[in-house]
Amino acid sequence: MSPSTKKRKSDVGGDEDEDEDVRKCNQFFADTPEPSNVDVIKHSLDVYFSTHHEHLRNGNKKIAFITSGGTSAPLEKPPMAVRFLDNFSSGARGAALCEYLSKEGYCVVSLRRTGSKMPFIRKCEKLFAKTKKKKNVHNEHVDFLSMFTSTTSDNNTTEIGEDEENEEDLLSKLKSIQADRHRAYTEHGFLEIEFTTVYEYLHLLRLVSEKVNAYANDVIIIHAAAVSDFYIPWSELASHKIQSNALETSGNLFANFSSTPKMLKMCRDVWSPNAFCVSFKLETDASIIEQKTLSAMEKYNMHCIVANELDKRYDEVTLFQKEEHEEGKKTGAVDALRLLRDPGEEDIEKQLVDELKRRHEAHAAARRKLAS
Ligand code: PAZ
Repeated sequence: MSPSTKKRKSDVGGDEDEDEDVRKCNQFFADTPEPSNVDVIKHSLDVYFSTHHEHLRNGNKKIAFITSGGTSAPLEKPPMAVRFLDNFSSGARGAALCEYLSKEGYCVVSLRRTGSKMPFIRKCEKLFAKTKKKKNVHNEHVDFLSMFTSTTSDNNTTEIGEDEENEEDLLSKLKSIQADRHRAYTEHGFLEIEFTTVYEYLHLLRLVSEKVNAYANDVIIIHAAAVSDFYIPWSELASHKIQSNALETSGNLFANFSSTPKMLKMCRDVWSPNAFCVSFKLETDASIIEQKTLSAMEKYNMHCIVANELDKRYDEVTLFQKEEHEEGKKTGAVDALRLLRDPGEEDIEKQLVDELKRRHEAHAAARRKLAS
């Protein structure tokens, strides 16, 4: 039994449902292999924390761990899988949060779906498309950034829009994106880790959550990834491509999906109990969003949940958080704050980061007061 498993058992006790959730989470990790590149990722994390842990420990630096993109739940066993149940998420929200938190001086660890929007690069896709429209525009910034844009998922759908900008403006914007990106990696500490499947995602979520908890005092974890609610347990996956002529029921495919173990509560209570934990709630039906968010708040014990509707997600979000007394005790009331994108702003994530940063600071100050 790993140390974290022991801790999990004793820390998340209480009612039977919770025990059952913990059992399912433990079962998942016992039954599911780690990502094939986990040693490389562990090494990157060790190097990252040996570089930054002093500042993170003595309070000079805060760290943000941000997940983004959708998980993929295969029907066949990776790496031989050819069919998948995918959760929608372009990764744009998470990428923007990484950028703004890095600009605020946070060390950032990004856990991102391979092929989804990349921090900094997301902004230059449109600009880059414009430079391609202009003949003979070639310089080091275009060439450097274009290496990344070719790997993002929806390049083809990037709207180019009116070609109002002149060549110099475009190049200077690209140059400034590249400078921001460089600063994030070299000055602030920026680490990118990628996942594709829900198996990889959950293993890496636990790994990074435990690491940030071990090495840093002021941690914010933002769960912006869209994680599949259903998956096929590893041991039940078909070993080879499912053959249509082998299906018993006249060619119809019936896949037996299980509920994905609920890991948010493990992350909050066990892996990273000191962190300020934020998750997102996505719905397409506006009439159920508040009730679903409040119920998630009870279930997962998040500090803050950001609710968003799919089609309005870049213009409007609502932050739900339990009110607290001065001494840190919850009053039971839930406070809701609606943020609307400022029409003059490119995106809503800057406003969101300002608000989350303020709340994280208040949380960290309350923890320090309690400890003193
Ligand atoms: O990745 P994106 O920018 O296309 O969309 C962001 C989002 C809607 C995936 C995110 O804001 C979110 O709600 N994530 C949690 C999804 C969920 O409830 O499963």
